[in-house]
Amino acid sequence: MIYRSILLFVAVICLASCQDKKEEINFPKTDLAKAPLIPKPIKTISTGSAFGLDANTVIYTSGTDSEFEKVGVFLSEHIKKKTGLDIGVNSSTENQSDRLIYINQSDSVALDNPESYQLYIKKDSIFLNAKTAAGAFRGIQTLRQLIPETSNDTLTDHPLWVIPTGKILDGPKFGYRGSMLDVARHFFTVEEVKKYIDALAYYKFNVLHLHLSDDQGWRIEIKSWPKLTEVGGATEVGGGKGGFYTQEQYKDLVAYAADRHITIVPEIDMPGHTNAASVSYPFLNGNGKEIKPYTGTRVGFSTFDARKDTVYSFLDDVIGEIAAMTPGPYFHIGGDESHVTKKSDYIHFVEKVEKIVQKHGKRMIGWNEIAQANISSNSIAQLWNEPKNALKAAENGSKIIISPAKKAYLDMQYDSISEYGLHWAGYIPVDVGYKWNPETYVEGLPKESILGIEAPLWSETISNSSELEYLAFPRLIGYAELGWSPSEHLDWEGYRERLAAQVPYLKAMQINYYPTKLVDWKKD
Ligand code: TNX
Repeated sequence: MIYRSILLFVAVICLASCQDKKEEINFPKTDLAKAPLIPKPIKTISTGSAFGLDANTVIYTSGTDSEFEKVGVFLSEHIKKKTGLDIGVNSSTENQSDRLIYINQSDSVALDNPESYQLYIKKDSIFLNAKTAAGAFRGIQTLRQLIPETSNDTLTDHPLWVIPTGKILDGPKFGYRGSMLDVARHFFTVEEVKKYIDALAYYKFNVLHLHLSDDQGWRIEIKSWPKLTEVGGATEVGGGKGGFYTQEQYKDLVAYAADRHITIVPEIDMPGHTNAASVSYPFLNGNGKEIKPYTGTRVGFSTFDARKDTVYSFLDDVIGEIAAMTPGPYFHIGGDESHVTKKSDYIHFVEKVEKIVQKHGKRMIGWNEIAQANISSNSIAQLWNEPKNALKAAENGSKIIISPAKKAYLDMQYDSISEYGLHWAGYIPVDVGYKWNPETYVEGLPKESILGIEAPLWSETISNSSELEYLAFPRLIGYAELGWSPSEHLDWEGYRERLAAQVPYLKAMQINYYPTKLVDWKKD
């Protein structure tokens, strides 16, 4: 800590003394407020000059929290990927450093949210203030977005990446900003999920919900019930070979997400959507029919037996093992479309499973149907199709996650000729996905009841990263903004221009996207 302060002191002094010797660079006039940032920050003030990111730039971080140093290293690695520059983090600077990026832990009262940050960009320094490492991490995403794709090689004798100067004060609208990936209908590998997480991080999402089980497949190793993956993991929609995550792989995903300040929410969908589990262990089945593997796309035909004690001891093991590997506060129990579960059994089931989830130290989330049961106010309902259930849950004190199928389902087709996806909830062109307000979507739902927003991506029609990305991008980028930015600052015309400017990022990351004609995509 003291060592770090001395280093910083030396760096600042050196910076100050080097100024005299340094040639003045004649930067072209810049306008920070015109930068195509997504999500749009709360407040941006331009000062018209520029910070020239170059090989002589150094990064320092507060010594008060080692997580801040990790944020600095993340920034340095991403600067390297984008520009090729090798920028040290908290390294002593024998050689002269011209410019400083300082990631600072601050207790400023203006930082009213753990994810808030302030970015002060001057000619020779960038100061990023945040209360927590999560806030600093969100702030460096803004900085990444401000670094141009190409350097300016004519301003001085070496390449500079020109960053506009000014001030950004920013923080999120919602504490929960997520997307869901259905890895059950089709399996997605650890590498594919990590690629999705990278994009989520860039646009300041903080939750990835993994739909880990459904009729067509069980995707997470449970040591006490090995057939779940041996049998239930071997199928997927269309008859492919399926797959599953070992516990080590799941923990690796959780850690990868945590490094990006993203929480994994695991979902085991029940009592319906459970054919794969019941094929593995037929005693679980409650629909009275002979059970066999299912690789079609119908829903609502399977159920656990809600009146059997052994079903609950099975669930105690499953939830216990997953909860133990999941540092985040949530466990999602699904609860949707249990069409062959008697209503009284359904209610009994949800209330019993809620207790098991709580016993393992987690907060229960379920799709909006769970509001039919007498759930505790600590549990969370995820609105997808029935506002009345969301209202009921909110009246009982529960928080609500807003994921209306008609607006936020990434698996809805864009239009009648776009590839992949379904359209049971309608088509969702890119503008329709953007032009709605999650705070007012459910009439009568108080803002304070809204935990946040989530965009689910169901995978009946997609089976690899390229198809996944075709549905997710560019709509996912709009949901990032709806989750973060104050709604009164948002308008489609401004957004579509900033969206067009995302092409270099999407190309650099090799992210496929649907090139809707509604946007004048940036050509390079
Ligand atoms: C409804 S939304 C489902 C999923 C399907 C999806 C397809 C929800 C909670 N259940 O089982 O995959 O529609 O769009």
